[in-house]
Amino acid sequence: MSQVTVTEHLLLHQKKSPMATGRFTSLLTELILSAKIISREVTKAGLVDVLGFTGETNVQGEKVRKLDEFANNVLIHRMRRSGVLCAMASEENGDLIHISGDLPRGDYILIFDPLDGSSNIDVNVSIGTIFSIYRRPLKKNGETPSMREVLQTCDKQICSGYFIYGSSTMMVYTTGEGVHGFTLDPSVGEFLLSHEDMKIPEQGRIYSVNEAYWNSWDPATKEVLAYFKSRENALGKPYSSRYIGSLVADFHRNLLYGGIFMYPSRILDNGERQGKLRLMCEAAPMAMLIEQAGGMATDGINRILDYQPTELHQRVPLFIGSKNDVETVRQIYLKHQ
Ligand code: AHM
Ligand code: MG
Repeated sequence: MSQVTVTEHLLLHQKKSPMATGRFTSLLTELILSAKIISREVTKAGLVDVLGFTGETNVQGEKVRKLDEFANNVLIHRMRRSGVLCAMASEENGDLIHISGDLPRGDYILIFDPLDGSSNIDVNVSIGTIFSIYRRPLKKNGETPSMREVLQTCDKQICSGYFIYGSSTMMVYTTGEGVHGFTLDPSVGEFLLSHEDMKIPEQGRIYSVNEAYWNSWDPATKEVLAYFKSRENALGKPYSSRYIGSLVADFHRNLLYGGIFMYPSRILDNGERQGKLRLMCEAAPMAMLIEQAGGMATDGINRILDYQPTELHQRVPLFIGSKNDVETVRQIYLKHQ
C-alpha cells in the first residue's frame, strides 16, 4: 500500500482545486479524527457496554442505539470546535446544530449520518459514517445560517464520502475530482491511499434491495425486479442478489464489483408513497460519489443531484450504481408513467 495520506493526496493531486485550502484540510482532518474514534469504539463493541439501545427515540422515530449516540456525540463535539463550520445537521437531530457564538466559525456546512446501518451494530456487520459538505452561499462573518442556506440543491455539494467500519476501516471520498479510497493502517493510525480514482463498472452483476417489501411496491418496481432476475436482461442471466441492509456496505461492494442498490418507495396503507433513505445525509452524498465514479443515482426517474431539498430530513427513493443498470430502471419507470 502507498504511504500517501488523505491530506497529502488532497494537496498533491488537487493543487488547482479550491479544496486544497488550509481550512478545508482542517475540516477533513477533524472528520478523520472523529472517524478514528468511532472506529475504535466499533471495534471494541461487545467488550465494553456500547451494544443495545439507549431507551431514546430519534427524530426519525427510530430507537437510538448506544453506538449511534456515541458516534453522533463524537462528531458534534469535535466538528463544533473545528473552527471551519457555520452549521451542522445530523440524521439523529431534528434541527440544525448551530455553532455557539463563543466558538470560532467558518463557512462550511457539514451534514452527516453518524452511524449508518444501525440495525447491524449488534451483530458485527459493517456499518459506516456518511458525510456531505456544502459551502455557505454568501459569507456572513460568523452569523448563524438560515435553513434556506443549508437546503442547497444537491449538486452544490463540494465534498462527500463515507467511512466504512468493516474488515478494515476505510475512507472513500470525493471533492469532485474523482473518488479515492484510503484504508486505516492501525499500526500508524493513518488512512493511507489504497484505491485511487475508483470507477464503478458500467454494467453491474449484482442487485441489492430488501425484497421483503414486494407487496408494497408498484407494478413498475416489480417489473424492475423481474428484469434483474430474468435471463433476458443485459447479462443474459439473473444478477446475483446481495443485501446487507447497511447502505454504506452495500454501496461499497457494488462500487467495487458493479451493481445497483435500490430502495424504492413503498405504497403505505393510506395510499401515499414513501422512500426510506434521507436525501441530504444518505442519498445526496452517495449520489455525488457514484457520479464521480462513472455511475448514476436517481429516484427511479430523476437525478438525485438535481433535487432541491425542501426539508432537512426529506426522504427519497434511491436507485444507485452502475450506469447501465440505473438507466434500465429509469426506462422501466418512464414506460409506466
Ligand atoms: P439508518 O440510517 O437508521 O441505519 O437506516 C438506513 C439504513 C440503510 O443503511 C439501509 O440501506 C436501510 O436502512 C435498510 O433498511 P431496511 O431494513 O428497510 O431494508
Ligand atoms: Mg442511515
